[in-house]
Amino acid sequence: MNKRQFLTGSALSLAAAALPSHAAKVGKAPKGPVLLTLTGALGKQNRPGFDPAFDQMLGKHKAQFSSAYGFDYAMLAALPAVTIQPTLEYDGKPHTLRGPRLSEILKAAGVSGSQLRILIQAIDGYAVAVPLEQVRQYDFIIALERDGTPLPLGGLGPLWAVYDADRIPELAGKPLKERFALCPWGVYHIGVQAI
Ligand SMILES: Nc1nc2c(c(=O)[nH]1)N[C@H]1C(S)=C(S)[C@@H](COP(=O)(O)O)O[C@H]1N2
Ligand SMILES: [Mo]
Repeated sequence: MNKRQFLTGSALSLAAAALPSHAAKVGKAPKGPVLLTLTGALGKQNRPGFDPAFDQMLGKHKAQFSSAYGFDYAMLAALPAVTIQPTLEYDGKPHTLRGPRLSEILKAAGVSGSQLRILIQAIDGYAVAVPLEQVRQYDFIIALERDGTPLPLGGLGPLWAVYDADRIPELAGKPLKERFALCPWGVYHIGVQAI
């Protein structure tokens, strides 16, 4: 074993000791600012649990968790991406949205099983809870881009939980204004809860 590997190994086990949870594997720490924090029933973690001192927005939104996994932009952009073209309610026109599937993000944090509820929470406090089954059925993505431009904070970004409503029969028949209630823009927290 060379020195570099040894240091990496001991740093990892120290990190593991500092993390509260049981069987969860330790993932790589993000290099950039975390844009999305997954919490709850995860199989992997890369940060400690809820910190009442510094998890200020999560605290205001009443999040409580012992397991968490943070993604920076590069980690999200490195996942396989899909492109969808829903007609948006904001201007009534089709737009190209691109980003990883929410199911891929959950997989990257070691989420497994099916009896799960997925809480999707935005910076303004808006939140929806959908069964994992529906995340798959609607094929939710976490859009990073609209028409080739990264989504801005202050608009719909930096992350938007969204789906291709035009291609979902039970939504495509509804007026545009009723299709996207399950689509928080400015998503920053996803809670995974056993049902
Ligand atoms: N972050 C956030 N996302 C949101 C909302 C919101 O208030 N905040 N409203 C939801 C609802 S109820 C609908 S119908 C659509 C459009 O609402 P908006 O005009 O507030 O974006 O976005 C959804 N996503
Ligand atoms: Mo709405």
